[in-house]
Amino acid sequence: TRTPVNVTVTGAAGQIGYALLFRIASGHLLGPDVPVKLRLLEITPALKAAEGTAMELDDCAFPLLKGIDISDDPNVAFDGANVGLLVGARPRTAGMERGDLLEANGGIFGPQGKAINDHAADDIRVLVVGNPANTNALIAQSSAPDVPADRFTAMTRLDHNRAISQLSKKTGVPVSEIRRLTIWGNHSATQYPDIFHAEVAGKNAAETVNDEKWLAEEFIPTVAKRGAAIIAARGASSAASAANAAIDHVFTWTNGTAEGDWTSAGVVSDGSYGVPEGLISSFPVTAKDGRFEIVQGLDVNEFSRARIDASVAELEEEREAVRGLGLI
Ligand code: NAX
Repeated sequence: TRTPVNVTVTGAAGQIGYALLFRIASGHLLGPDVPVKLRLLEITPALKAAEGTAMELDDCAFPLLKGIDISDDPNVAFDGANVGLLVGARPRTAGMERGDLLEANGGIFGPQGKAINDHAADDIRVLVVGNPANTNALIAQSSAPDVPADRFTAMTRLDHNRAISQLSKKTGVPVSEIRRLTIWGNHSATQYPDIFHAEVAGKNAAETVNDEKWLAEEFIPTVAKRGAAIIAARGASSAASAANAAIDHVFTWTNGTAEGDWTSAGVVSDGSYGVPEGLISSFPVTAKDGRFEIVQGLDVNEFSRARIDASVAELEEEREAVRGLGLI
């Protein structure tokens, strides 16, 4: 029998946590043959709610779930962790400046990065979901100097999945026949969903659509502002779709991308496509043997270049801001 994989989930009592934990425990994160132990990290006032969720997990009698621990101490929750899903974050509240937001999140992701550095298993893989995800991931990564930098990633898979769905609606081609879509840059309103290299039913997506007005005025803003549209409709932010994307991200990372296809993830830049080294930016990536690799050699046209540059400039500003605050 296999040794269980330790999966640490922060913000476990939140709404994404509630949508995420049951799918991890039922085998969707790592595969149907991989036993898991859950380590739930919450702030002290939310521990009771996390215990309630743990009771429900017990009540599912999931065959793969080999244990649940709950803690408000990152050093305990990340002890021996193989996968870390960093969901809990400090949301922006009314009147909060960006500097305040970054500082508050630095107080969360700095100590969690250090706890990962000091206590996680050697094969630790981290996905940051909590916003601002790219820069929170950068803070955690910078606080974990002994962990290879490429183990820290930020989630743009939800944006990726949203873009596939919108492209499917436009072209009438099923999502299963859409490949090679890319989200570039920051998980924010500046992100750039790129269909110039994408394929719908084996044909180039941009040529098939052949509608630059739709691309610039409908597709890109619809994908980039989808989170706000969900809040307006549902009265709460995306939860099940975010949890689903987190599952997709880790499953792809550990099980690989299909031959000839790629996905999108926020990964540490090696300078590819002019993205400054060290930034955690979304790229087209393949996954193999448990590693993401940035897809090389794509032509970037003028339309794409301007949009990638704008989103990357925002990431650089965020990095400067957290540097200024001494968080990295
Ligand atoms: P909730 O407010 O429902 O849950 C957050 C949970 O985190 C709360 O239970 C809170 O007690 C906990 N928490 C806060 N500080 C913590 C800490 N230091 N350690 C451990 N737990 C802590 O938010 P939810 O809707 O679950 O969203 C979570 C995060 O995901 C937010 O930052 C949100 O902005 C972000 N999202 C990111 C997305 C992405 O694509 N990258 C999409 C969905 C979502 O908006």
